[in-house]
Amino acid sequence: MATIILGSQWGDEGKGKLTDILCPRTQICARAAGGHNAGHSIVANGVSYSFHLLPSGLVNPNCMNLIGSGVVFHVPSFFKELAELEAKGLTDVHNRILVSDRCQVNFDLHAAVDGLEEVELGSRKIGTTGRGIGPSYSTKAARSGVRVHEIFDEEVFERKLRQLESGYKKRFGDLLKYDVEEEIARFKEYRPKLAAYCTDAVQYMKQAQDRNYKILIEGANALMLDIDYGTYPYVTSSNTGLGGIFTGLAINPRKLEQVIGVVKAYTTRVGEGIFKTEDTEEAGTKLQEIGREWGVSTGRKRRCGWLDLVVLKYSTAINHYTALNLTKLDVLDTFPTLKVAVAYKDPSTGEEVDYFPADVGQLEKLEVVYKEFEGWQKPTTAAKSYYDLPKQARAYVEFIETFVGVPIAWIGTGPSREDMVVRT
Ligand code: 2SA
Ligand code: GDP
Ligand code: MG
Repeated sequence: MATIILGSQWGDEGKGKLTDILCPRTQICARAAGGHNAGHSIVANGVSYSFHLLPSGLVNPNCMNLIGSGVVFHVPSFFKELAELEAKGLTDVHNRILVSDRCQVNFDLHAAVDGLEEVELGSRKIGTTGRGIGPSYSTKAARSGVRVHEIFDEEVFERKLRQLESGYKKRFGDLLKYDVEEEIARFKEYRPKLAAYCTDAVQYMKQAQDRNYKILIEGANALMLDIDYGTYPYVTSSNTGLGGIFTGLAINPRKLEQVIGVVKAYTTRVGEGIFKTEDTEEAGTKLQEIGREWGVSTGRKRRCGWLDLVVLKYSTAINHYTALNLTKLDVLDTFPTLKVAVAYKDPSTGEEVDYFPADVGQLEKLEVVYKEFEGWQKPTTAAKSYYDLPKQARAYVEFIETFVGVPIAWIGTGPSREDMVVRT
């Protein structure tokens, strides 16, 4: 049976923490899409771990981990992250990680192109992580990409990589600072080391599902960054929603147990793009500071604002969450009042809009309709059960689940594993 964990907003909702908490009940933890642009932090037994490309299930000693076929795979990051985890005391990580041989290879060439494309866009830049994610998915769609299994055919590998480089050289000329021969030489070293980790992930997942293994799928990025459903073009280049899980992992839909949406109790966004409930004044700064809102991969400051329930309803319509994990409730502990977006309004007609429109230009013109809540102004971190939470906090939680129509089954009250109220 499979459980899927998905980001419901613009990312950094706390997917890694929930993945780590649910891992002891699963045999395989898998990533389906994205690349080393993800940044998932886990605090377990006082140690803090950062994951970018690897699944967070590696923290749990009994869990196998799989990088699924929809992931764009950056080989240097793979080895670097494994070494970092080892240095933190996770000694057997090498035996518990497999990579689909159908993954696209994300080269340093893609990162160089990512940077140049951002410069080309100028003031319209996306604000990417600079990890080459967009160019990797572009070469995949253009059918000129290199897949992991091709790394092991030296002749094919070198021909295809040189071809990719010469194509980009035609486009960017000397602006492209990239030495293809150096990358080819690096892969001569990676090739023998990498073989042990590569697998046919279709066979692997089939066997796991035939044996009724428990599989936990860790979504990367979030629905509002989805290439089809996010705030295009200010999105990442993968399907970060439910669809991407199926294409990336060959999951049997009849064996799907839960789709958990992770929702931050407020909203953050890294990079450019529309963010209707952003607060650029005191409240936003306070959320940023208390919530420690910095990017895990790039260290960039995250933009902050209020919870947007129009976004969450839209996200639910696409991902069909069976339960929600509301996270970082504790960050709101000191606010005397809280705001939540419940609709948008056309200021010229006064007409309310209760859905998230496709046209971001149209959305720009709409105002936000907020509902205000009384703050609880008490710490929530020590809460062991739902009724330990202040009544104003419970009112906040219950309003959200009623509005969206999905139960909130977990409530995060701090970064550690223990700081999670489970509602039964
Ligand atoms: P990209 O690099 O092509 O995927 O960037 C496209 C947009 O997607 C956003 N994006 C993210 N947003 C939030 N968190 C992400 N992961 C890291 C983290 C980010 C970091 O967990 O903190 O360290 O800065 C992530 N990855 C991509 C990105 O900001 C662009 O808006
Ligand atoms: P992800 O990308 O969705 O896995 O989220 P990130 O790890 O990028 O960002 C979430 C941050 O919030 C991490 O630093 C977590 O340790 C932290 N975090 C997760 N849940 C909670 C919570 O309930 N309260 C607080 N204060 N921090 C949390
Ligand atoms: Mg993150």
